This record gives sequence, structure tokens and C-alpha cells, in this order.
Amino acid sequence: MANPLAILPELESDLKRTEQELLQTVSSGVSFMTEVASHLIKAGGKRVRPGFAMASSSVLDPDGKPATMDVIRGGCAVELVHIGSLYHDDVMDDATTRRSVKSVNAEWGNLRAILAGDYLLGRASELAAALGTEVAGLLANTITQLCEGQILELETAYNPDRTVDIYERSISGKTASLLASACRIGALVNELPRPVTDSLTEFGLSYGMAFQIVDDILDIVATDEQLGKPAGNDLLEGIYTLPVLHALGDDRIADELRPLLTRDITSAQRDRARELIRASSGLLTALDVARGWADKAAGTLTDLPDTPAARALRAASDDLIVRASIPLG
Ligand code: GRG
Repeated sequence: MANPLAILPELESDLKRTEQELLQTVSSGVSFMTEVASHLIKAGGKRVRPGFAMASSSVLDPDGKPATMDVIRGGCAVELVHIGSLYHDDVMDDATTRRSVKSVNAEWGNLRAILAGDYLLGRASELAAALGTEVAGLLANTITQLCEGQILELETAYNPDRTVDIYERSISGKTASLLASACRIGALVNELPRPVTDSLTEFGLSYGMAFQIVDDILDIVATDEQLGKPAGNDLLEGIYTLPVLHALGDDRIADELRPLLTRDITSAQRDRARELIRASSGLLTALDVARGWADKAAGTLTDLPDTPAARALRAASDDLIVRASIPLG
């Protein structure tokens, strides 16, 4: 999957500079740390968050100039927090694959994966600190929110009575907060007017909600190959996401689905649960909710001038829903 801002004229060259900066930032005097910390950077990733920082920074620019080095560094700080959280998430889930390559924990073990994840957060904080106290404080608070979102998820694992409200609070912390900060940091670094900065932050938050719901829908409907990791993993981990919670409200399948949702779920039961959820009204309800957040994201941009970056952000929120709808056939 490509970066969703692909229509932005300068994106390709700005993302190339981002790759160089990411690798340079994680370079350590301890060569083994460099190797472990650069593993998932080299594996790729869509770089959605650096892309959002860049697009936000240039949202008032009618021509689409290359990003400044500070904007590139702001985007890298956010991406490094994201990658650090993936290192830790893969330890928690005992994951074997990430970004279509062996996960860091599978390659080097949990202890090294945790340390390298911490190291990435340290490097991200150094970058943010060089951009000023507001950016540094924002990134620190975002890390806090990621942890809160993740612990809410853990707290309700294997609970089919998990509420939609708890689900939304969890994804707001673990995913949407970082996308909101990517946009806000781009705007702060280029000193955009406060109302524009606030609108872009709202854009990132709403987009982030839609993004995670789509990710959760894809876990039910997409293949291992499409995801670059095993599909249906959330069900094995006891993470009952929006399509699952709404499927449990569909009387036609709920009685068969509910007993499958346990710690002892087998691969065959997971496959059956995915079939049931796909056939339920829960999937389309979740897609509608995602569409609502994507529309809200687009709505935050209506007062902005019609620049290349504003158009790219708007297109990104439209693409999200298309991406989730394709595997539905
Ligand atoms: C150490 C910062 C830190 C946090 C600890 C583990 C944890 C708390 C939070 C994990 C949060 C998490 C993994 C959220 C999921 C975010 C998500 C949607 C990941 C997939 O993002 P994409 O699609 O992936 O942008 P690529 O690989 O393209 O970057």
C-alpha cells in the first residue's frame, strides 16, 4: 500500500529525505543497536504520519514547495514514536511478522525488542526537543496517550461485553492521537495560524479514528498477504473491535459467534468467527462509522484554501473508505 498522500507533488522527494533522516537519527555508537533499531525502518511502511506532517505544514502554500528540514525532522519524530510502539506492540502480541518481515522480537528476542523500542522513543524525543518545547511537550503527551489507549485495550481483552465507548477511547489513544500530533507538529513547525493548526489537529484525530476502524475491518476481511501479517489476529488476541462488537448485536449470528470468543479460540474457530462477522450487519455498521469519521475529517478542511496539500489530505480521507470497501467485494 502506498502513502495515501501520493498526489502531493513534492511527496516523493520529501519522503526520500525522510528515509535518510530516519536512518541517520537512529544511528548509534553501539552498532548492534543501529542494526536492531533500523530493522523496521528498512522494512518500509507507508509513512502516513510523516506525510501528514508535511502536508499539514504546507496546507496554506499554493505551489507545494519542498518541506523544510524542520518539518522533515518533525515527521521523523512522529514516525519513530510509531515504530517504537510497533516494537513494543509486537512483544505484547508475541508477533512473528511486521511490515512483511520478521518482527524484531522474533529476530532478536523480547529483551532487545523492548530496549530498541525505548531507544527509538529516546531518539524521537531528541528530534522533538530540537523543534521547541511545544513540539516536545506534545510528543511526550502523545506517548502518554498511546500507552493509555493500549492499556484500555488490554484491560478489556477477551471481554465480548466491551462497550463501543471503551473501544473508541482505546483507538483514540493508541492510534488517532499520533495522527493528530503528526498534523499538529507540521503546522506548529511552520508557525501556521492557531485556528488552522487546530483544524489540522482535528483532521488528524478524525482521520485516525477512521484509519483504525478500517484497520480493524481489514483484520476481518483481508488476507495475510494484503495485511503483511496474519489476518484475524485480533480475535486470537481477544481484541474485540468495532465490527465484532456490532456483529454481536446481530441476532442472526450472535448465538454462534459469542461462544467462539474465548482465550482458547482455535484457528478453525477464528476462521469461522471471521466468516460470521463478514456475513453480519456488524461489518457494514463499522464501515458506516468509519465513513462518518472520514467525512468529519474532510469537514475540518472546508475553511482552508484549495491548495495541493489540502486536496491531498481530503483525497486521503476518501481513499481510506475505498480501501476498506474493496475486500468486501
Ligand atoms: C512505546 C510509544 C509506546 C507505546 C506503548 C504498544 C503501545 C503502547 C501502543 C501500540 C499502539 C499501536 C500498535 C497502535 C496501532 C497503530 C496502527 C494502526 C498501526 C498500523 O499503522 P500503519 O498502517 O502501519 O500506518 P505502517 O507499517 O504502514 O506504518
